[in-house]
Amino acid sequence: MSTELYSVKMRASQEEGGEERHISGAEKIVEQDRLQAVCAQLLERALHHSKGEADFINIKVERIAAEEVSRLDALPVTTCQVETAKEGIGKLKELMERSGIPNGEAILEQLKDTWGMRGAMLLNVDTLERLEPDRKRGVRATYMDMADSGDDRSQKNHFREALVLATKVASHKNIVGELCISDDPDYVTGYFASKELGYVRITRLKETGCPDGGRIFLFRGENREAEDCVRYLESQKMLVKI
Ligand code: WAQ
Ligand code: MG
Repeated sequence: MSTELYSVKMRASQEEGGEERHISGAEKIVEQDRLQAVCAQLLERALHHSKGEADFINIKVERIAAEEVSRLDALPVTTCQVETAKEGIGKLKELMERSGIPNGEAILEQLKDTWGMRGAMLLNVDTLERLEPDRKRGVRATYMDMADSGDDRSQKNHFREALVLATKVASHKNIVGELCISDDPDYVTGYFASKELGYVRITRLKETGCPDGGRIFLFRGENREAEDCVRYLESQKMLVKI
């Protein structure tokens, strides 16, 4: 592999009454020779998204040193087939219970507070305190991609991108799990992920056509440890082998 690596971040939003409404975002780590193609594909993705037309698109490119990049193997993947969203949400609760996370019901209640956020909620599972420095934006896991990817790496692939994110997030010592529902109206599969249970796909967590989605990173520890956790999520460069 060439040592010239670049982080590419994309985010797109709409202007709504002076407020920014999040449409889509993406994180990539690419070699120099793929940089142009990846930027073009992310621009395309930002322009043509099922959540609407973008008014504002930010593509940020930064060179990063290969030595700064850590590597992880992807979490093991299993699939939980459900018929209805209600059944799917029930599964999330069951998976939290199996992970020794109390307050499942209350945590699921908080999911709706994540709708429209650009990042994720960081929630202390024992005290139910929110630990994000900026609650409107949330915490974004960034600087990650899959390792050894093929040519189609910039086409949106919900599953692969989510598995990369979930693997990075789950590997922090204070993270005991993650809940995710896509905000794409037509993507109803979501997941629960943790070090212990791996990446558990749940085939339906909402109704088709529903634009609501969000993520909660489930934190356990002293609240003062959240700062380190956020730093890891936002800035540790990571390639994940799928
Ligand atoms: N860091 C933190 N939160 C994020 C990030 C990020 N990098 N990207 C998205 N989010 C939050 C944000 O609030 C979004 O609104 C929400 O998650 C959903 O993001 O195995 O597509 O990109 O097939 O819509 C799951 C795949 C796909 C399941 C999830 O999420 C499967 C998906 P989306
Ligand atoms: Mg989305």
